[in-house]
Amino acid sequence: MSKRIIVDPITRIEGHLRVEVEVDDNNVVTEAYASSTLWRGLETILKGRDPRDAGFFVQRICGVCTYSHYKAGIEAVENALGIQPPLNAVLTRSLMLVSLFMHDHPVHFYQLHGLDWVDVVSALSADPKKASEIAFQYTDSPIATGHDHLKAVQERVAAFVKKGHLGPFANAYWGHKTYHLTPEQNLIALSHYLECLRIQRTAAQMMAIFGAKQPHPQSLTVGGVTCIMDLMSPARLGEFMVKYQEVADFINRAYYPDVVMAGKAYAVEESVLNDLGTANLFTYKEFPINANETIFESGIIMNGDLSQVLEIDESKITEEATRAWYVDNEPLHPYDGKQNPNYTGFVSMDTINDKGELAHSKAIDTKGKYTWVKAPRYDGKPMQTGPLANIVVNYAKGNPRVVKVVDQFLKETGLPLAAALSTLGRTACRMLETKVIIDSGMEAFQSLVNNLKVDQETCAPYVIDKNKEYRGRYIGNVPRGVLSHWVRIKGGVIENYQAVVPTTWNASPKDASGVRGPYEEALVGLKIADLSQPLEIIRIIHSFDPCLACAVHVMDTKGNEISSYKVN
Ligand code: NFE
Ligand code: MG
Repeated sequence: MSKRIIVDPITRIEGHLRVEVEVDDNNVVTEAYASSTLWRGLETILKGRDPRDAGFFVQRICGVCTYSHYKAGIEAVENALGIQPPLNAVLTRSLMLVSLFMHDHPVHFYQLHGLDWVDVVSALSADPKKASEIAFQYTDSPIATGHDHLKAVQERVAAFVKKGHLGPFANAYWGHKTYHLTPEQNLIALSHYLECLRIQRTAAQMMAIFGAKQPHPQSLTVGGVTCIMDLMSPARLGEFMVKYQEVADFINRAYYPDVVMAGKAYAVEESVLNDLGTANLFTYKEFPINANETIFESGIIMNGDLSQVLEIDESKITEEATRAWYVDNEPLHPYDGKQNPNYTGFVSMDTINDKGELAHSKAIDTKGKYTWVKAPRYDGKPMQTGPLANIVVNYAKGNPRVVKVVDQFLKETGLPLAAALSTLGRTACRMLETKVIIDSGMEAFQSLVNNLKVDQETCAPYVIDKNKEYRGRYIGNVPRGVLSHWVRIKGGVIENYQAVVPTTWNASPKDASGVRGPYEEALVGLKIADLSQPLEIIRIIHSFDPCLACAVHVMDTKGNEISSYKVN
C-alpha cells in the first residue's frame, strides 16, 4: 500500500511551499509533488506602465534576492531599447550583485539550511576545548576556536533550553539518525550560525554603499547608475573594500571549512548522495569584471553528460501550465506568456494521522492542477538551475577560476567529482560559487577604480519612440540560478512582461508529458528513515534554496480577490 507524506509548510524558505510524496512499503519515495500555495505577483501590474519604472515594480517580487529583479527589470528594458550602459555602470552593477551573493549564500547555509546538517542539541554536549582543537582540522585560521569563545556559545544556546524553549531552534528533528556531525563539530558550526547573523549585516552594507539602501537598493536607472557621488568618493570605495574583506574572511574561515567538514562527515549518508534530480543543467554568464570578461560562463548540460556543454538558444525557453493553476496550458515563449488564474484546489483524502487515527486531509489532486508555479521548459525539457548547475557547467567548460576551487575542494574532502551531482553537491556548490566570487570579485572593483580615473560616464542617453514597438530581455545568473525577464513595449508603455525565475525552474510541477520538475525528481527514490520525521525531504528541498515569492507573481491589477482558498 502506498502512503502519502505531506510537509506543509516547508519552513526556513521564502514564501509558501508544500511537498507531498508517496512512499512504498520500504519507505522509498515513488512519486513527489511540489506545490506553491501562495499566490501573489507583479507581472500583470506592469502592463500599461512606463518601461522606466519596470525595475522598481519587479524589485518587489522578492526581498531576499532583493537586487536580482531590479537589475533584471532595468536591463530587460535597456535590451529592448538598444541601450548599452557605460562600463562604470556595468561594473557597479556587477559589484552590487557580488554583494548580494556574499549576503545570500552564507545566510542560506547557516540560517536556512544549516540546521538540516547541524544538530544544535548535540552541540550542547560538546567539549569546547576539544572543539577548539578540531576546528584546526578544517582551516589554519578558524573563527570557531578558543575554549572560552565556544563555551560562551554553548552557554548562550543552553540558556534557551533551560527556559524550556529552544527559540529559533525549536521544532526540529534533533537527534535524527541522519545527522552525522560529532557534538564538537556541531558546536563549531553553531558558533558560525551566530556569527553569520552579524556578518550578514556587513554584506548588506556593501550593497547599500552603491545602492543607497538594502533591501531594495535604488541607484539603478535605465541607461546606467545614479551613485556617481559614491563612485567618485575614495572613502566610499575604501569602505566597500574593507567590508568586502571582512565578509570574504568569514567565507574563507567559516563557510568553506564548515562545508569541507560536512562534506566529509556526510559522505556516508545515502539520502544526500544519490539524488541529483533533473540532470539537465542550465546556467548563464554573470559578473562582468572588465569590458570583455565575466567570472562565470553560460552553458547547458543535458542528461548529466559533462563531456558536452551546449550553447543556450533562448528561443527554446517556454512556460506551460498543464498542472499549474492557470487557464492557458500550452507552452508559450515568455514574450507571449500569460497568467490567467484557474484555481482548482485540493482533493480530500482519508489519511492516518501521527497518532494512528483515521483522519481526513486535503491533498494534492494527483491527476489535476496542483501549484501556482508554472512549468518552464528548455526545448521541452525541465532544467535544474542554481549553484550546482553553474559550478558543474563551468567546471565542464574548463573555466580556470572554477576548476581551481573545485579541484582544491575535492582534494580536501576526498570526494569524487560525481558527488557534485547530489544534494550534498548542491550545498557544496553554493559555497564553491561564493568562494569563486570572492576570489575574483575584486577584479571588478579594480577595473572600476582604474576606469573612473579616465572616464566618469555613468549613464547612457536614450529616447523611447512612441511610434515604435520594442522587445527585449535580461538573462543572467542570480543566487538561485538563471533569471530572465522579457518585455514588450508598444506606444511607449509596457505591453507584456514576464519573469522566468530560478525557483520557477526548480520548483516546476510536472508538464503535459508527466515529466517532473527538479524538486520532485530529486525526491523520487529517496528512502526515509522515519516517516514521522521526514528530515531528509526538508534537507533535499532546502538544498535548492527555494524562494516561492520569486516563483509566483501574478495579481489582479485592481487588487480584487480573484479566488479564495484556505491554507492549513
Ligand atoms: Ni526570491 Fe530569486 C533568486 C530570483 S528566485 S530569491 O536568487 O530571481 O529563485
Ligand atoms: Mg513568471
